[in-house]
Amino acid sequence: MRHVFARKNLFLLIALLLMTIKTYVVYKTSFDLKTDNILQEFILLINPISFLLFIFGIGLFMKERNRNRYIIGADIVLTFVLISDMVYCRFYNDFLTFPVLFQSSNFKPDLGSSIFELFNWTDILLIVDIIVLIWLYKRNSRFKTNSRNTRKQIIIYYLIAVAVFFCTLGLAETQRYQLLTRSFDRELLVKNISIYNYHIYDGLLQSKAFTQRAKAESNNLTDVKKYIDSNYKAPNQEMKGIASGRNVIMISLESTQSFVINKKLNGQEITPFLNNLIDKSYYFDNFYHQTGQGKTSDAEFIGDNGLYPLGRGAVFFTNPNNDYEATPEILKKYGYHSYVMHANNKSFWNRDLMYQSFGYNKFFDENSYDISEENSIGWGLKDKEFVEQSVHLMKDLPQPFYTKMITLTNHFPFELNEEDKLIDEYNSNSKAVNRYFPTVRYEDESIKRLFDKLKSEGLYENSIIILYGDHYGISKDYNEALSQFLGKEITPYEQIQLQRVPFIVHIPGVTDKKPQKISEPAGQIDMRATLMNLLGINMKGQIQFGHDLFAKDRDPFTVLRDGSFITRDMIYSDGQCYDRKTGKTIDMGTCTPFREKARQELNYSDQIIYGDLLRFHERNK
Ligand code: GP9
Ligand code: MN
Repeated sequence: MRHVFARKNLFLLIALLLMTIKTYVVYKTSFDLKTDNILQEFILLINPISFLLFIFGIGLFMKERNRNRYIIGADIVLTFVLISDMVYCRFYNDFLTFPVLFQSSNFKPDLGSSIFELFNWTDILLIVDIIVLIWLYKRNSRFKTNSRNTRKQIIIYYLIAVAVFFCTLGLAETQRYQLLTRSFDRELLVKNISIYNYHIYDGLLQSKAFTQRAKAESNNLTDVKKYIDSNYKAPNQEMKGIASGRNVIMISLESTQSFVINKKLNGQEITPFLNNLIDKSYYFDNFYHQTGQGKTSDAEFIGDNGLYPLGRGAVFFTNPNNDYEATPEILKKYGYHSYVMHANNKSFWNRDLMYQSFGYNKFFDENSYDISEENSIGWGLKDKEFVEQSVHLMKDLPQPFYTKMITLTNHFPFELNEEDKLIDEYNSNSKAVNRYFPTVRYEDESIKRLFDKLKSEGLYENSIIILYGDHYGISKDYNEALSQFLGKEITPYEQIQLQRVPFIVHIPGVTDKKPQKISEPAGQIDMRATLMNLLGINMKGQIQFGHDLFAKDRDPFTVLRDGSFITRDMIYSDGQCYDRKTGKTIDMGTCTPFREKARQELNYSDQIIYGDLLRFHERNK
């Protein structure tokens, strides 16, 4: 039977083979997709097969002559998709997304005049297989019969297609854990699930966002606004504007948790520079990250909007086309230009698109940096190189600027060259935990270099420098090794305390004279309101959930993305209520009213994002 099936569907199989090869050739020649090992290369080769089986398989319901004509048609459409991606990629070094197609902003690809220049004569080769198919079809009467496939054959065919799909996905997951939920890099998706499935995936995300948006109405915003207004706390008036007009340098410290601050390993400080800086800054030692699956990008989202990220997926990926009132947009009214500096692929976390929505003037991505094998490790450019080259870029920016610098070296799996190891590794049964300490130490040294550079380039005095840890670096999986370092058991209460990340606000000439350590609970959501008050910007009426951390009558209430929360006296997590100071379990009744409030706050934030509610917001111009 198999034999009969193959003969009857020979045309389909030839088309499948040619299209698979063609896609692979485009991957290698036009998309320049690099792989690290032979398995990844194999995935690259086979990744389009399941999709092609599905698409060509639709023809199985037709008679052979129609089926083969349909296959030629499908081939032409898919080739068109490939060529569009190829041309777009040549210009933008990225893959097409639906948001890009629907975008009406000034970033819309200005391809018009240059589109023909983007074609190479070799592109003609992309239609060779179509010509071959047409020729085969025309010349051979055996491809024009009226034969049909039986139901059973079609069912078996589709079962095979499903099996191939899951096998490919399974293989891809071995290379990229949680590929579809966690790693939202377009390049990675294309590498693992194929360019075609990537478009489908992207289309699904888009249509989901589209229906949720369509259902939302302006009175949804009224409820949210009421909640925000009733929770508003007047910012601290004495501190208002103490950094007004200064450049803002916001530094995202990759995977940096508070437990390393002021701690020693084998008698050596892990973060000597930060420890010293803290004594000349405003330092918050009970400051929590509030990120979800979007990790670094979630922290950025919170910081720039004062909204919570989503409980599932990365908002950078799910809602890049929303109307936001992000920090760059607000600061623009005060004469600021806004930038992001991060030496990675611009499409990682969909940053390039999201930054446009936030109103950034420019994203200095990996293309703005000199990156070589020697100056890179792990995820890319080493932090020390990154800060040096960044200050170089900063020198030429119009002032005042708001620039966000995103560090990278202290990223799992915490790799470092021998010569960069300033302290020894830790000694536990977990290699990752052991390596974490030297990479944090290296990051600390890089920040020191950044400050030195800012000083020598004359950018230091007139700036406000803010540093925050983006999210945890050591996950629960490593609790055994970590508890060895901490010298205590990691209870569910301690697990929440481990979500603390450093938050440091340094204002030269101000905080060095009068530093402060603030121990009231706070979170990333408060960063924006705090910064804005220091810059003298009034945020009353703004849709955001954070508060000025210096506000006189602030009632600390920090909600983590999983619904856990921290108040002045208690911590709630996973159905348990704890005394914040002692960590002892206390009566649930104490936590109950706040549980509802935490749920409501997250829910309002989600509504804003899913319903794109800020488009209904009257801006205070
Ligand atoms: C990638 C970097 C790391 O560009 O920001 O992302 P993460 O994995 O930490 O979210
Ligand atoms: Mn990160």
